[in-house]
Amino acid sequence: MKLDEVTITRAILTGQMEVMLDHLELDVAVVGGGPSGLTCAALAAGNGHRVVVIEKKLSIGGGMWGGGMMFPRIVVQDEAVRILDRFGIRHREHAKGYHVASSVEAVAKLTAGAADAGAEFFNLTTVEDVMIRGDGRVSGLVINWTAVEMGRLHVDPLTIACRWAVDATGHDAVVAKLLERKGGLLQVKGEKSMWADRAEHGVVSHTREVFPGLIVAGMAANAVAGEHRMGPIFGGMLLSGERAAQLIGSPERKRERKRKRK
Ligand code: 48H
Repeated sequence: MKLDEVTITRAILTGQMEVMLDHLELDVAVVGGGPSGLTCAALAAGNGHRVVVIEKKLSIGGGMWGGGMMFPRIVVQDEAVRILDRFGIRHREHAKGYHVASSVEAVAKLTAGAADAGAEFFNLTTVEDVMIRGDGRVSGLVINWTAVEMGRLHVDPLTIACRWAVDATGHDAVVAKLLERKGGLLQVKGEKSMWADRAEHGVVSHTREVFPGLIVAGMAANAVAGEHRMGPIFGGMLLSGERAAQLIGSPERKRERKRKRK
């Protein structure tokens, strides 16, 4: 086979344009491709939603790659082991209730799980603003290439519409902070010092719709709630992503509720 560079270029450009045009109106826009965002994306896509993960960096995975202090291992407690199993992430019990897994395998398999369920990934893309319409609901996100932000270039952004936005941007709680900055629509209390037990239990209950159309998940949920941080234990991130997907629900269930109301 004789290879032609122009055809390769055309394949990349049309391939990506087709995906982007097909994903301008989403059910779920997950901002941040860390463990909570990936889990949410995989489960929401598995429920039949049209999902895109918008990730600022080149690589998906957020803070999970680095494990604890660059030792590429994560700890997951009993309660979340079923999520490791669901994605085929291998683990072994270190002490009763504490399971250890490879952080690299965990990111790779969560990412594959989300892709297999039909989620798309827009990486190297930064969410820089939100859209709120007359009904007072977040109706979309304002996006730009991360390189534009890094280069401090004056380039206007584009937009993507969504029924649900999930702020899974980690410690920075970027989307929630945007709402706080733009008219005090939300208060971000800021995360507290490390306390694994409290933070891990808190992160699931703090995963909620904090503003119409906006769900916070993972560390962003703790940052908004003024909860502690937990260090390199990741069960709470997986459970929080699962909770976010549960809050979004499934399109079938929504249709069913509508039918019953009629
Ligand atoms: C697009 C963005 C933007 C933006 C940021 O930090 P993450 O891994 O997030 P979580 O909450 O799923 O997991 C947190 C975990 O990794 C962690 O840090 C823990 C457990 N810490 C405990 C402790 O005590 O320290 O991922 C967030 C992702 C990153 O990949 C960012 O690049 C991305 O969000 N992101 N993407 N637009 N504006 N801002």
